[in-house]
Amino acid sequence: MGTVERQVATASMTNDAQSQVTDGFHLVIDALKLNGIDTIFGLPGIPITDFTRMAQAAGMRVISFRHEQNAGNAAAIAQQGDYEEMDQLAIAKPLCKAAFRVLQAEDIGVGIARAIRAAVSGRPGGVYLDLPAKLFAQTMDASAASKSLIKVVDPAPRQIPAQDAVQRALELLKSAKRPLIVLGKGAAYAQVDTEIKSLIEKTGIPYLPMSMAKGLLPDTHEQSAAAARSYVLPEADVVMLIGARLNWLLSHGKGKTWGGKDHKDWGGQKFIQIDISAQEMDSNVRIDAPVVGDIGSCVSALLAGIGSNWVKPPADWLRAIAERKDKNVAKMADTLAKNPAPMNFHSALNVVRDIIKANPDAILVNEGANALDFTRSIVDMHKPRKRLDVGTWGIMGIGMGFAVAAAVVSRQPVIAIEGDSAFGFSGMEVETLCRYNLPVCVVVFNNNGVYRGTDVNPTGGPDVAPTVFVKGARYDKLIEAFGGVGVHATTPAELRKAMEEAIRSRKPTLINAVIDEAAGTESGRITSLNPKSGEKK
Ligand code: TZD
Repeated sequence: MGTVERQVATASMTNDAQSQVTDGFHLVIDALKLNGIDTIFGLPGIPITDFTRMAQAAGMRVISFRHEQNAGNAAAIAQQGDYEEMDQLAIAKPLCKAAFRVLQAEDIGVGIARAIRAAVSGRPGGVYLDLPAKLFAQTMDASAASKSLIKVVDPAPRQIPAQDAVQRALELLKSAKRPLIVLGKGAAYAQVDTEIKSLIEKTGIPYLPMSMAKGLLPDTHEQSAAAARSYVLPEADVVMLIGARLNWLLSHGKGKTWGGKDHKDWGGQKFIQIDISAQEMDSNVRIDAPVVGDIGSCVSALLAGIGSNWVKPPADWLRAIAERKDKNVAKMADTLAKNPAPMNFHSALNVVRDIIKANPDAILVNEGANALDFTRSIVDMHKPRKRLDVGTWGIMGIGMGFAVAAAVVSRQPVIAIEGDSAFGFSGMEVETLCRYNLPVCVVVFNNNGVYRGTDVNPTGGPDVAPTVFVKGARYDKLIEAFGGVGVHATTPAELRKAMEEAIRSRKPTLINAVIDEAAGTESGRITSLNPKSGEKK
């Protein structure tokens, strides 16, 4: 049906005195509700101010932010969203997994169904749905409208792996002398924790959790090789990746990290890769045994193939890993126990580590450079999907958006460990934390700047160095302006007391944790990615 015909049909329907009329506003709300979406993260304003009012009136949670970017970050972890005007479709297209525009009220149902399916099926990703202002005021016969809505059936369908691919993977795994499993965030997203645990424990293979797979098995699990990472990566002969990509976070599967001679040299490992996207295979090195399918189906198929008489990895491999682990853990324990003044990352994170251990259901949000890298390696996670961080792209500014959404959706306490620079990208949202009275404890690791606070302007001019902030800034005062709890902590004991109190009270809290301005390193753990000047004088 063409646009004109459709408008005529709608008009004639609305002329019927008996028929009820609805409009674009309500259709969008109904389509979202029909699909179980109960929370919107956004920012009201033309043309969606009334929409936000109506959505709230219709029983949805409408969480308003101070900046759309932060609403977007919130929606990113909850897979729900809402946006503004301009030709945003064109802007969003290259950045999103899919982008659609709905022009007619009767297409709202299709548009929302398509957006939901595109977002959650296959490899999940953000989807942009463009709803122009004029759509909201369009009217429609209420009964035709309700028939136009679609409840998505099986939005993320299973993708069963081929049996021969599973067989190939098992044979390769069986041949390994020094096998290793790497768990990525795909493994955590799949929500098949029992099957993954059973695969790890039945095979007895040591594993490494990537950042957001931490806690999928408790980080204290005896098969975790995280504390011996730099030993197992170059030494392993067969590596099975489960929902983990061989991207820069894993040095692209080659180079010195993997025992290669230089940064492009292959270390000689064979790879089994389990991923929902076939395109992921061979993206950086050869994948000897690709297994394409959803993680749940793939892991179940592997478990079935393993049977009951699987031979555990050679004892000398396990012993060598255990020795490295013990040594590194003991060394780290010494470092954590020190009590320098001012605090450094280690002495502050020793506290965070204990707090997370005592509150394993709390959600840990994390961004920064040193603040990110040290937290990832020091703070053990005990339950799946409790750690949210900057992820693959390392985008600063996710902090408060993630924290708001994590608190709203899970209703668990949230702890956000933030570098002072990272916090600045979304810091205004502390007002949002206070407005909704969310149980979020923000800890700003304040070392006076980006990475550290010690740079000086080499010209001797009046400006400070580009990486340096106002020294001794009191971020805790920010939240006090909105009625939240602000704490200035200069020792681990003060930090511990403030964090315990924040968890207990569930009040929005910001702790300004003073960290030695010389404690960080340039770019945290990825100093080597900085281009070096070739200038010679
Ligand atoms: N802008 C955005 C949106 N993302 C980025 N990753 C950067 C800039 C560059 N960047 C990093 O990669 S980490 C970081 C920036 C600005 C902040 C590091 O300082 P911090 O953390 O205070 O947050 P530490 O603990 O002092 O290192």
